[in-house]
Amino acid sequence: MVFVIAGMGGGTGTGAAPVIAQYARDTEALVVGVAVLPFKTEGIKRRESAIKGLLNLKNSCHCVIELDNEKLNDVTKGKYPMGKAFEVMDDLITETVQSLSEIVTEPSTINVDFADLRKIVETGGNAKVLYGESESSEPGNVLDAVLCNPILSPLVGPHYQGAEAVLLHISTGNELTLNSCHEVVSALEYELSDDVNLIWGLRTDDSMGSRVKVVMLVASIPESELEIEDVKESLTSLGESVQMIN
Ligand SMILES: Nc1nc2c(ncn2[C@@H]2O[C@H](COP(=O)(O)OP(=O)(O)OP(=O)(O)O)[C@@H](O)[C@H]2O)c(=O)[nH]1
Ligand SMILES: [Mg+2]
Repeated sequence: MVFVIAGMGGGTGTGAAPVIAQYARDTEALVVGVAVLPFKTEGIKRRESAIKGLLNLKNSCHCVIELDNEKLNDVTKGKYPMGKAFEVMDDLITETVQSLSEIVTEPSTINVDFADLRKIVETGGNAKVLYGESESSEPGNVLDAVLCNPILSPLVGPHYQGAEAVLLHISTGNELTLNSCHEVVSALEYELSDDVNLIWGLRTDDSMGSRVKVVMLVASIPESELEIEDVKESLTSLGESVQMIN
């Protein structure tokens, strides 16, 4: 499995990421792209070039996780120094890659293996990884941790309406009851397409006590195409007034 991660809008990442992804694909690897769009204030040209790069990356990868530095404004309220704000996004990308790797490399009670991950990733299209860990095994708290995480949610967006493929993994100690587990899974399934291909895994680990960790890879999300249209529209509305940094 190969992750191709690039900040888009400059020369190297925008140009090289799709080529590297295609090369990896040609070797039969499973290829997940992670593309970070630049801030709007970095200039309309850079944003346009980033979107073109993103579309190229989508053609070269099995699926692409789209992230946008612009959304860091919501998380940091604009008050972090630039370097620290970038780190928030970088940590999220690290956590995303680690979470997916752990699902398939660490043994589970209901096991999820690389072939399962491949099935979901190969469904293709737009993807997102949602994750969260709650201190308690109460379903409301678990769902809050995944869907209302104060950093993850604004950056990734909590919605995945109509998604057609999902890998859902739950790690828990000895306190999550069967009913609570069903409640969490049903709530997370709510937005998915009726004929979703859902693969789920469960790891029980007594050392987790009451804690519950959920990792969800959602692929083939139709809505994200609309988000690109939104970006295009916002580019148009930015017009000439934006200072060109490029
Ligand atoms: N979150 C985050 N975004 C970054 C980071 N570095 C760059 N970016 C974003 O990614 C975009 C592209 O980064 P560049 O450093 O210009 O990309 P490059 O591929 O090195 O481009 P050239 O230097 O022109 O070859 C920037 O406009 C930023 O918005 C980083 O460390 N973290
Ligand atoms: Mg550079």
